[in-house]
Amino acid sequence: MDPPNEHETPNNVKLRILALALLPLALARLEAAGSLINAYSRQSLSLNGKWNVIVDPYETGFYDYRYQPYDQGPDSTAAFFMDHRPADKSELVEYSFDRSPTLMVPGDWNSQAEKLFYYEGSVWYRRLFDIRASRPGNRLFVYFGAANYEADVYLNGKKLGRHVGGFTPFFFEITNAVKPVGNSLIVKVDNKRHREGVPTLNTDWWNYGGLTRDVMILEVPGTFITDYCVQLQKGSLDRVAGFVRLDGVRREQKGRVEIPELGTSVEFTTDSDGVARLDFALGKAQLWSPENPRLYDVAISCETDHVSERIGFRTIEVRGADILLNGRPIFLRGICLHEENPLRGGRARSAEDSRLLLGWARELNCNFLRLAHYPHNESMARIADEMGLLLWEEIPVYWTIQWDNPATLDNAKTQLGELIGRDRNRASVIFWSVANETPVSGPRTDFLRQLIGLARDLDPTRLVSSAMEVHADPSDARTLMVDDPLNEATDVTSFNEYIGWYVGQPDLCAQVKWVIKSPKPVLITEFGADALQGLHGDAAARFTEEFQEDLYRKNLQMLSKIPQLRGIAPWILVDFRSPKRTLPGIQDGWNRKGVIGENGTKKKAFFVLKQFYDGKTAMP
Ligand code: GCB
Repeated sequence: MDPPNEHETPNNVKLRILALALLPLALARLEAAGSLINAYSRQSLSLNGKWNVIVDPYETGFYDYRYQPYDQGPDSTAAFFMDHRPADKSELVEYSFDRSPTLMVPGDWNSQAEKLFYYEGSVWYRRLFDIRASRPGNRLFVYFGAANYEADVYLNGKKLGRHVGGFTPFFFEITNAVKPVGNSLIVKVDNKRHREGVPTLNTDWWNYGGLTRDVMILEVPGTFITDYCVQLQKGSLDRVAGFVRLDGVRREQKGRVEIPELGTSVEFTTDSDGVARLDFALGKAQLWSPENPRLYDVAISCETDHVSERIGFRTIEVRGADILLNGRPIFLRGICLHEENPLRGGRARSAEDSRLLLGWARELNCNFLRLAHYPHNESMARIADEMGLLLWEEIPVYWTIQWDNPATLDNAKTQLGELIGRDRNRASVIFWSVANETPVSGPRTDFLRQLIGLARDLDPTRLVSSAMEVHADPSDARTLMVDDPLNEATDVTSFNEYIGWYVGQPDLCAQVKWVIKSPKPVLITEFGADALQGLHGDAAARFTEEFQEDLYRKNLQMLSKIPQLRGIAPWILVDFRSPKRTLPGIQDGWNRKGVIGENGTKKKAFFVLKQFYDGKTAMP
């Protein structure tokens, strides 16, 4: 096995170890992805706020004039844009963080500075801070909610490492690298798109760059609870199965899981790897559901640490064509969502943003959201837990990924592992989705099967799927088939369809014949049409609200005839920015398929969908 590369984050290293070692035991696999779980409950110093920035399109701070990186090689751990090269050593001053402008963190740069609106490249961020651990022996970590897409992180002139992937958390230990006063944290964030990246070059969303989520310093005890899973065992309404993992020198400890409201208190003992397996009776709990999103305080303690959070308990399974929540069939009244606050502009970045977006979904009478097409911030799942909304979470394996490239697969696995590591205790999350609309081929199906396998290894309790495509029968354009071999590996038959928009007119819906041989539950993960909010006209006129409304009516009628239909998530709750959408006067850089416009006003289709969902709620 290769030694861990210094540029890898602890998360990456653990995932690589997982992939290479092919650990035989389910328990061992469960805990191997690693994470700094429940980071927000930790004692922390927020580094949110203004950071000084240097926009560096030629990466002058990273490469010398021979285009060699400064921070490669055995002795050089720093980049050029470092405070440890004080200006007074040279008369030439060509950069200065002190005199540079600032950007707010968390936040994308595109919506904060007009000249960065279309920018795809590197920006250096610097933040000065003082910190002292509150107890000797405690450990400090710098934690990033996400940085899109690559982040090179330096503290006091030393490189901490690099993280690749724009939507998942990462962290570095800084216990021995910080001083009480005058620390300089520098991050180069680069949002250039790459063919071999995840996502790749071509997406239908805005490539917001920057430190888009919270940054904080976390303080934990010398040996601390780094990861745990406290969830109902698959198929059981009263047994908890999971694990606790400690990190630090005192790995063998006695600990306890307590759920005071249930009178549950269970002891565990961690082994020499710091791992304890959990398997206990939950007690007389109310199960979590959209109608009753009951959460319980769960406290986990060991001799050196304790953490707590609110956790809901529910099961999710498939039986025949049914999706069973807590053993009972459920219809998923869904909608898709990008992580964007159109009212303010830019990436959604706060709990308030999550509440706004999820609140709109609730007004639509949804019980389900597809968080497209990448992991949204952690508050989304936490607030969905509170509000009783079920979630489909996805990684950005989108359209035409490099299926033959092992590094691309590793990248996708890392992002999936980091997402599952972050959200595996959220009752709201019922699906891990490994991809969206990927073209069928042998290498693609192998790639996605590996991701599905990883998701199942890391989390045997949730459903796993992908948004697939439909194809017309070559001999009859009105016969639509789902013939994707990936369907054998997924828990549901989930696919996108655009009848009436990209395929024919809405009237086609009445003539369509579906051939879905799979006995699994069918979930429509997208359908929709662009409409400019406030543009009215004939139902036959594209881009009017009336066209979109008509398309919704006809699609809903058509889809209702699929016997195995167990849920839909039309595309999409709110208009979102996309550089691909250029039609002047109509799109102007926005994908207009929202049932809510960029100004927050509901379009006519919103009410058609709500009526459909109201009818579903009335059903047993
Ligand atoms: C799709 C994609 C989604 C696009 C949407 C559209 O099939 O999955 O990302 O934004 O269609 O509007 O075309």
